[in-house]
Amino acid sequence: MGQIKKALITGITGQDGSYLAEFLIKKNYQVYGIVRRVALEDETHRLWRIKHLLKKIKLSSASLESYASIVKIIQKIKPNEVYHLGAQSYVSYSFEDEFSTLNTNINGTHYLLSAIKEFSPKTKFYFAGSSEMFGKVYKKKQNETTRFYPRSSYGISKVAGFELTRNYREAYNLFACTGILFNHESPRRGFEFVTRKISSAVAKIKLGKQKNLYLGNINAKRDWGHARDYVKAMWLMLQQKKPSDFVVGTGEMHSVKEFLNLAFSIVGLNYKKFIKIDKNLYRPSEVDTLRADYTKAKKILKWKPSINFKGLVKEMVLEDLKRFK
Ligand code: NAP
Ligand code: F7E
Repeated sequence: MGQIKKALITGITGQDGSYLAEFLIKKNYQVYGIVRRVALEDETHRLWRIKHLLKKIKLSSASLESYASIVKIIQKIKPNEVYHLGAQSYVSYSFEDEFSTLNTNINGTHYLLSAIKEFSPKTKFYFAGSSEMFGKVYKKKQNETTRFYPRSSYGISKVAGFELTRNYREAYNLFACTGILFNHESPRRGFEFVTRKISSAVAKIKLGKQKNLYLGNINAKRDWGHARDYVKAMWLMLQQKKPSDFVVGTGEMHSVKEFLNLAFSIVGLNYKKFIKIDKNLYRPSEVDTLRADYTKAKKILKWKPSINFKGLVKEMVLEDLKRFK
């Protein structure tokens, strides 16, 4: 039997981190996670997505804002694979605090790449890139060759992370990849994101615990997939012979309105009776449409999504109905 592989996940407490940890444990990895110090003091609230995994993973506190703390972890663990998912990931918030979004997202990525180069150059590195890098799109579908035009400091931070990752690959020969992932959701999605805001509101309205749902631009269109499918693509990228960047999405696009319509119809309600538009929830510069061309991932990674839009919305609404009962 070969040696057990070690994987280090930043952002392990988030939606993707929790699914990825589950996936890697099943593949027999020893999974390590970096969390903020406060998370270890308040497990119930901050570690809810990985509560069921705590006995199987090893958590260390470190800060994405401190090079020294990252170096210590990389030196100690010398992981075979690093999945860098930790980030300020909420686009709306990035308009309120550009400075912390840029600092955490760009420096965190830079510190990890630099620590790997100096202290563990054989470690393979995954960077969580985003379709927000495409932003204002000029092509109907976006792939690895599409020009970036980010519309928020979040998008800008991901373009910088992408360029750093590419440069470390080319200049220092690191096995470093970026997954350019389109929106992916699940019952573990944060409540501030539009899909979970809707699924939780549908459940609460059905159960008589909420009256209305306030939303911003419901004409925005996204390519929504399921997070469980997408973490598999991350892993596949690091199992290839050569490092490269990959677009991951479903190729299907739906509006927030369509999401609403389907989510409310699952519980037999008409969304029009409950929606109120709040102009304050509009973004200063919006990303109107996003749709993935994931031909490269299909061809090279042999990856394709297994859960479609209808299946995703249904799972999210049914899980929230159970949760809020
Ligand atoms: P998420 O649920 O918001 O999780 C973000 C993770 O980053 C959490 O573990 C969070 O820790 C950690 N984090 C945030 N700020 C931090 C800081 N200052 N220092 C240390 N850790 C910090 O995000 P996700 O949906 O799982 O996404 C994972 C990654 O993929 C992110 O980088 C995101 O930008 C990117 N991405 C997501 C999507 C998507 O549709 N989900 C699409 C493309 C790219 P706490 O629990 O302590 O807050
Ligand atoms: O917004 C519109 C909003 O916040 C989707 C992150 O995971 O995916 C995510 O970013 C759309 C936008 O996700 C509300 O204006 C309307 O057009 O769910 P969201 P996002 O901005 O697409 C990308 C790929 C990432 O990388 C990010 O980390 O929905 N919208 N009304 C609303 N959005 C929110 N949040 N709340 C509303 O009330």
